[in-house]
Amino acid sequence: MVNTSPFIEKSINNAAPQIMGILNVTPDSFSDGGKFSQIDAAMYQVEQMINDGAEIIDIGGESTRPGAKDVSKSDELLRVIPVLKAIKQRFNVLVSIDTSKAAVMSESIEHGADIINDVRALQEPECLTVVAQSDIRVCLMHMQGQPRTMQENPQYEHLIQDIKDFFVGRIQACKNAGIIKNRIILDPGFGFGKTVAQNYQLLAQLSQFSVLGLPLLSGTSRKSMLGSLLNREVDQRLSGSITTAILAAQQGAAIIRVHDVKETIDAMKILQETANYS
Ligand code: 7PJ
Repeated sequence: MVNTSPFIEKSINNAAPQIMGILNVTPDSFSDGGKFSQIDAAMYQVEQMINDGAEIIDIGGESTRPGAKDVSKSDELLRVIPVLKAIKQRFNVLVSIDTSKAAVMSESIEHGADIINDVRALQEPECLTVVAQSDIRVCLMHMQGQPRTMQENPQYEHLIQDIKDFFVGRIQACKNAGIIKNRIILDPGFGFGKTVAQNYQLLAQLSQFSVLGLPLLSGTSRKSMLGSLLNREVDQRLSGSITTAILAAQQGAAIIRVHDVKETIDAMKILQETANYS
């Protein structure tokens, strides 16, 4: 029996979203600069994020920033699995694994991962099968194209409807593979094959995805949609990141994926408190 209540309740009751703290373990991660590739440094950052209020830690071993190079399966496993094991030994926190490779999914599931977070929505070989053999949750993210080229010329007929259609197709593919609907989280994929304008349209209309009846994850933290509008470098995007987190939370996002946990939690507390009087 899959316990879906924490996610589902949040999307229905408009409770505070869960905060997912980002832990990059790629040497070329654009906003952490590979600083946390060592286990000790990673554990220090995880402890900090948990103390700050993160309920989920998202481990990413493949950089998906625009233009990033592919990572081999063995390199990704070497980056992700030791960190996953170390977190599970030390902390009682949900861990999500940001990967598109079936082998990484499979080993992560063996080592206690709670969520598979796939920017390619289980479209790579064997991914549906591997996840179907487990009972953990999966986040299906929308991306147009592939990271290396996705920002070259993103095109949609109707942005929101196209992404909804994609979700419906992937939910069906999951169902056919044996992954029941209440294991699924949806994410429109800010910055993944979208122009700046399209990213803001998505943010403005995020609540439209709630008709699909599944929890929504929103990830805008430090992204270039903020840098482009505000003309700020990556280390100067905190205000932008918090503002977009608030907009997503107000539209019912169940999970917000962020680098700056403490500051985002502060914003969420204010939203919650004012919601009590609205
Ligand atoms: C996302 C992600 C996102 C989900 C990345 C970055 C690029 N997973 N992994 N949603 N972004 N679910 O953090 O800027 O938006 S990597």
